[in-house]
Amino acid sequence: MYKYEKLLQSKMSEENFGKVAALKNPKIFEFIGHFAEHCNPASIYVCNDSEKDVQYVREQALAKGEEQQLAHSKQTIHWDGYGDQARDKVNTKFLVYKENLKKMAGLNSVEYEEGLAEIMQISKNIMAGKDVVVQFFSEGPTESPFTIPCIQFTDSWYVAHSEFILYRSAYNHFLNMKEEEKDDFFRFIHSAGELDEYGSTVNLDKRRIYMDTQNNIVYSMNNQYAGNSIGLKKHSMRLAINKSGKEGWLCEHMFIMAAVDKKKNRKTYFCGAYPSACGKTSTAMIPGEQIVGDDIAYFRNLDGEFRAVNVEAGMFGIIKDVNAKDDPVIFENLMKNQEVIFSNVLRGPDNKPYWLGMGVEPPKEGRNHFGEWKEGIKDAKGNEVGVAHGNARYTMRLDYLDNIDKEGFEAKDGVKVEGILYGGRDSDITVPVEESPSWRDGILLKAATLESETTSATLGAEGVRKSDPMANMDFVSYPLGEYTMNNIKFGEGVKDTPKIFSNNYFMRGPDGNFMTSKLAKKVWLHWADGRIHGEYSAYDTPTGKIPKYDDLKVLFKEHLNEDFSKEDYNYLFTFRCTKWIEKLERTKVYYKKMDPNAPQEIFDYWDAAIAKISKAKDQFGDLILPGAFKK
Ligand code: SPV
Ligand code: MN
Repeated sequence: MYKYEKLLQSKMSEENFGKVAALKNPKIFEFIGHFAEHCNPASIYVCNDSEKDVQYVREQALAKGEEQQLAHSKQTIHWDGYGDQARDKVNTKFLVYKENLKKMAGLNSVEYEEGLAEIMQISKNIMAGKDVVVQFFSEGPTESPFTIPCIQFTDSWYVAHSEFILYRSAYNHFLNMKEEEKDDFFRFIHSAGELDEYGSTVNLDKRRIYMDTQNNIVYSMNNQYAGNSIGLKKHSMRLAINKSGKEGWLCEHMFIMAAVDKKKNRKTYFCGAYPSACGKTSTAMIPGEQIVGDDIAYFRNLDGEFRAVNVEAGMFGIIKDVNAKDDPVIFENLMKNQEVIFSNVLRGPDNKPYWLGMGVEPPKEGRNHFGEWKEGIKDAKGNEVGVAHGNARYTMRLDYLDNIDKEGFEAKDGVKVEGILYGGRDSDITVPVEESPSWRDGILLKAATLESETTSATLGAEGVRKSDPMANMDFVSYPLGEYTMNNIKFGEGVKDTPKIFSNNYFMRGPDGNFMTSKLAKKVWLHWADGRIHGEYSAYDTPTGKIPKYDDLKVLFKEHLNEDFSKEDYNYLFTFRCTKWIEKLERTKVYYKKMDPNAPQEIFDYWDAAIAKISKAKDQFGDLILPGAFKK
């Protein structure tokens, strides 16, 4: 007899109890039982991998009013509360044992006992009267060297529905677990908390996301926005980063894609890290290329090879500016009658979804994240409410896309990565594409120095420039210096270390406008692809290697049928010494703040880079035209 057996029997149908019992895992009884007792739901539904259970979850999300059906019968819409439209960074904290608090000082932490007491108090009886659901998933492909099994326990059927779209079901994996693996899974407990008549969370002041990386469990209370609520997404990512740090692999905030060269009959795998809303998904979705994943990648050294898998099976993508011209592949998919959850967009009187930058005239009224909406309506603070939120999203299976690289997506051993891209949002410093001379240089100069202007994907002010090493700072769950060194070690430890490139799609010209069209990223990607295959020569800069005009001219014509001018080239690829030195100084300050114990060798490296740039400035001037710099 397992602990909590009686309690679970009283809250589950015989069939559902049978699903739990079949797993013969006391740790699962303990997890589900503990929260069944503490959060006190009325009933618990347990999902296995069957289509029947997926369908049940879909139906419940509609029946409970958490989603509404749209004109296309397979599409639904969901609204998070008006104050729950992005990740809550302030109330997302690590539960840290006393002895580790000092080490974790740069990360948002709370002392273990204190934090646990708070979250347990908040979650006491939080599910009273609600029907809840338990699901089993795998991060990464099932039965692979990458697999991390996970359990989600939630009272949100929208969350459960989203997870079925976004992750690989793995009840069978749990069923087949070896005895010694039976405690080795991630645990997620979530409650949307008390809801108002629209199904929105009421007690946002009690919104907390507390992560226990020591015991691989995340508590998420009083929220619905997927970045706050979905265990398998960013909560799991923080647990995985911590685990990977101990085990010698990496979990990165990256897409995985294949650059396709039809003429040469060649496919080259790239991964890319860009902070939220800096072009990550749209790079992974460049027309003519193939996508493996758009948000989270695990890297492992398998037999000396740098291999990557997509942790997820779907996309939770920003919908703003998805339109027929700029994002044709996704736009077409959102227009089809296939399963999509739209969140925080407008439902028009025609029962169709509308969003910002859709390229379609929206109706003047409807229902959105604010409530009943009319053009010009203002919120309590007097701010005009738009058609949809800037961080409104779509949730969709990845295999709907014609451009999915099925082979790479399904590969149990992942794909072999040959190039890594790091891209920020920066209007006046870095060039559109630059190759790093080595892996180590790439991590310290391209990855660690990433900066971006804040966007609507996080709460707080927009438009502020922020450091975001590896575009992973919202998720790094152990000291930054150690994490940076682990990145260096991992890449140096494989046979064919990938080349690292930086990207910047957001350079503005003297008139303040963006210098390149949104599709120019295709050109930068194919230049990088060519470099990997030894096809182009390059100019040196103090930080790496940049393309030559003649090569880009051909690439622009070939891929976009655009005439790329020498004038634009010179502006875009000018090396800006003072601005680069300032950027490195900001990076140093950021690292000191985030991790006062970060290894000195990192700072020494940046000081040497600054000295090199200063010398170049003395020799060639503050603004160095492409080709002018000589080592
Ligand atoms: C991101 O913001 O990086 C996302 C969406 O991918 S969220 O689920 O909010 O993390
Ligand atoms: Mn992300």
